[in-house]
Amino acid sequence: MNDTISKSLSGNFQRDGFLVRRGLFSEERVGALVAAVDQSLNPALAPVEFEADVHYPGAPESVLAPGGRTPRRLLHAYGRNALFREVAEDAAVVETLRALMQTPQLLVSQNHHNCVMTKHPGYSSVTSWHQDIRYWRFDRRELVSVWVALGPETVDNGCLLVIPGSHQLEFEPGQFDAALFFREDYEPNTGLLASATPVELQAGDVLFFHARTLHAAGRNESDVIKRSLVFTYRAADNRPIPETRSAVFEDIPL
Ligand SMILES: O=C(O)CCC(=O)C(=O)O
Repeated sequence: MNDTISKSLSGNFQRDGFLVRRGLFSEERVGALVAAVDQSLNPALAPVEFEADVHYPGAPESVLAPGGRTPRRLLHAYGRNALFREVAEDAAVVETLRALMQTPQLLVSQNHHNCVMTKHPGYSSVTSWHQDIRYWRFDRRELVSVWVALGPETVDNGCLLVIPGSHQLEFEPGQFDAALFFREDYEPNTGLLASATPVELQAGDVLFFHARTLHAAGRNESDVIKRSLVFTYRAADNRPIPETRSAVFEDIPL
């Protein structure tokens, strides 16, 4: 990537808190990744987070309820399959991250995201507005996640929605609820919520988003499973706080 492209991508990312790079993964590579995901789905290979575990709006009450065992996240993607690991370490992904994070020394986290997100027809739930950083503990709130679409992602099947520029805002405590979701019932939040932007993707497109960017997602109303591979990265000098859930597993240097 030349300097001009790198500066342009980084400028857009600094402004918006997210960036989409189209077609970073070929159809052939996506096909192999989809097959690998499906091998982990039938039967669902642990560790798995089920729809019932997330307790999001619309999720089944318990794993015993209809749809309760619908997989929502296949966890530990990095250690699960060499193909997923190759995505986490992919040259174009890492080159983009280096430009956006303005540092050559990056690590991929095994504690945050590091999963295949699946959204199944019939039993998917709504992810309310939040910043990923809310439960993460690092020296600085500067992390970036990479979201690789393994199929079309649209409003209809529950693509991510983002609030551009929200990664740069400081919020008052009252803007978040007890679980640190951004309150939709609070009048001072309505202006920002009105700027919600869907991030529609095609298979092989990659979304890069800042850990402070407010985002949400709807249910999958289509009749096809939505699959996405998601990893989180930090700069080497942005360390997890010891004894927090951000420091459980070692981060992997790239
Ligand atoms: O696909 C979704 O429902 C969004 C997931 C999400 O925002 C998250 O896990 O932080």
